Amino acid sequence: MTATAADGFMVAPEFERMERPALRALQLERLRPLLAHAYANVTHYRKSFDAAGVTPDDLRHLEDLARFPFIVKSDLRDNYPFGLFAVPRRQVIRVHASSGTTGKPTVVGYTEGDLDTWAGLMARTLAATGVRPGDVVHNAYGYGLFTGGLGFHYGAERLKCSVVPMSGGNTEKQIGLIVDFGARVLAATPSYALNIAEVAEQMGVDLAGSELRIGVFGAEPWSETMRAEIDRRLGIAACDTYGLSEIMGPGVAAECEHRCGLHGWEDHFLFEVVDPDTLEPLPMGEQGELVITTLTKQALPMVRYRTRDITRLTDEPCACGRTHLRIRRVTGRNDDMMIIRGVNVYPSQIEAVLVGFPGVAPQYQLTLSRQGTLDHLTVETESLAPANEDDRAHLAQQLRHHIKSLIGVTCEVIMRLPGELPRSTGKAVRVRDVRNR
Ligand code: DLL
Repeated sequence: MTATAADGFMVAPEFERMERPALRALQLERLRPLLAHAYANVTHYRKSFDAAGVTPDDLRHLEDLARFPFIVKSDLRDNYPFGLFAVPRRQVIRVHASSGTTGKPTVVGYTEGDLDTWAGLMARTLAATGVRPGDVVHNAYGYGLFTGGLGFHYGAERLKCSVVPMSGGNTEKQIGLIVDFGARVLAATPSYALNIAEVAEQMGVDLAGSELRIGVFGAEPWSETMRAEIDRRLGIAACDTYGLSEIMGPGVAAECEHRCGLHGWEDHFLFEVVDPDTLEPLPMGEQGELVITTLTKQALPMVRYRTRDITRLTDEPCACGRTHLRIRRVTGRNDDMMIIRGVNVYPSQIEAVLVGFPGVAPQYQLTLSRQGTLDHLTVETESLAPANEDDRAHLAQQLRHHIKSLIGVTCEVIMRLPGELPRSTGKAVRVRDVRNR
């Protein structure tokens, strides 16, 4: 098959449509030197491989990777800032960092070659979602240590789009520029995209009638109901993209225009799903924790990085013709899971019930507190219209029943007035945990 700009395969068609046996062979061919590079140049890997009794030579088949130890976020922190770099510091021409909630940030680094790979994967990500050369890409991901802004920036330039490097915040100005510059693509977190939609409506600007067609969203969990809400209010097709700083940033996996799971770019990453308790690899299709190994990273090779993200893999064929397996929408992280009176629940499950509920705005915040020995969940949301206190209490009661019957979790619902909850300009903070206060 030939690659044409029309079908979105203009970046790396030979890899995106590779037959799976050839793709697996390529992975093995890349994994061997990657393990050798990590073992030879990073003290942490030398020690952890030695402790597990494996050397890079023990990898004969891809399945042998299961014998190698995992690496976790605290290993990055323990080696702060540059202890896991596998190349001399002078070859690291870019660093990014993610702040995390406790302690030191995790620092990640890129060689010139890594940046080139990343830009290519971001171009591929954008093309998969329907972005085309010449499109105006309004980039509202934060620029700076966060990988979102610069990741999308270089990818859009690589695809030969016109990038508007907005970053987050200053929402009214953003809306003016989206309209004036004729942006066809909005790159942002889904929560910020919703904020943009809301502010545009308040300003009387009809973004659904503008040139905007595609949303390239990610960096936080979001539900299908949120997707439908954003599609409708912005008049776009919102696509999900996934990634994390430790692996590369955005550009690890992306939905194609069929929007049925995110193709993981398997020529650069190897994906496993493991049982979070036993850490045993799970068969295709089962839900568990996503573990990623980088196949081509030079500065910061990651061998079996435990992402904490909960998802499933599928190798069912996709209508787009890409052969790379798909990651199902990431519902949440291990560490975001709340256990309310024995019921496991992720914030995105509450979101799925709340968004689109009649009379309720798609804004919410969850608070976890302790009542006696039990965990207590409070859902704060807003009424769509400025209703009086009795009406809001009634609405809250209805929503509470709905959450109980659909997810099985008992919670308190507080219905605030429109505009009372904080709005996101980047990653939304959905859960406040005050149990240890
Ligand atoms: O959020 C990279 C990124 C930027 C991805 C822009 C997509 C778009 P970190 O700040 O290191 O990197 O956060 C990574 O965010 O482990 C997930 O828990 C979460 N996450 C990222 N994308 C998604 C998504 C960037 N599409 C962490 N759905 C990851 C759900 C996501 N969660």
